[in-house]
Amino acid sequence: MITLHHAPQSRSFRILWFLHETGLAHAVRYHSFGGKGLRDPDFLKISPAGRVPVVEVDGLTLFESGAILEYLAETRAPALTRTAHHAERGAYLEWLHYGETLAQHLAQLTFHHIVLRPADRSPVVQKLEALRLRRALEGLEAALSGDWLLKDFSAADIMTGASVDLARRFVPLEGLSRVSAWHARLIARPAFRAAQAEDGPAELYLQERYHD
Ligand SMILES: N[C@@H](CCC(=O)N[C@@H](CS)C(=O)NCC(=O)O)C(=O)O
Repeated sequence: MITLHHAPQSRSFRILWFLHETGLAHAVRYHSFGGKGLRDPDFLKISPAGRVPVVEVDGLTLFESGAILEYLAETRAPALTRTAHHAERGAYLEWLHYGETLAQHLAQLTFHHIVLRPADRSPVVQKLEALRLRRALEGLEAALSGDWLLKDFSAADIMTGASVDLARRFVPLEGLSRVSAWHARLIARPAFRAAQAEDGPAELYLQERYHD
């Protein structure tokens, strides 16, 4: 049994989605950004920065969503990874980790639209980070040529796709036709929908859009 420490609408959604793609038996331990749970000394023993996701598996506790996806795919879902010496190995690692290139802007945008008190929010940061996010999405647009990031669906689609699903709240996807079509394919997957149903009640992104 795999235990996922999860907070709704967070990077741990990537792991939840992967678990549904693979049908792996799992239990979800829900955490909230609101309370002090993520700073609890017991939680800090398994997550040094007090972040989600954390996964308990094979007698290990693993943090960092990218590392967790790599570990779970390599040990349990060979079709979703590209192992060493695979022709797509380099591209797989690049696009898997691109999810965090997007997520750094998403974190800033989340702070300056939602988390900070209105008086502390910066319109300059809002504008700059939306532009930087849009540039990163344009990079994705230029790279997409087929249905998925690689020839077939992989954990890279999950890692980066989950970030794009959040990015559309801050940046319109208009003009990014390949990203939009890829995003539509991702969210139509039964496993994506099943993960959404298990995500838990929204507590962070209460608006569909934070842009004009
Ligand atoms: N690079 C890490 C980032 C983890 C992270 O920052 N998670 C956020 C949720 S998306 C979190 O737990 N934030 C809680 C906090 O900052 O207190 C990963 O990909 O797992």
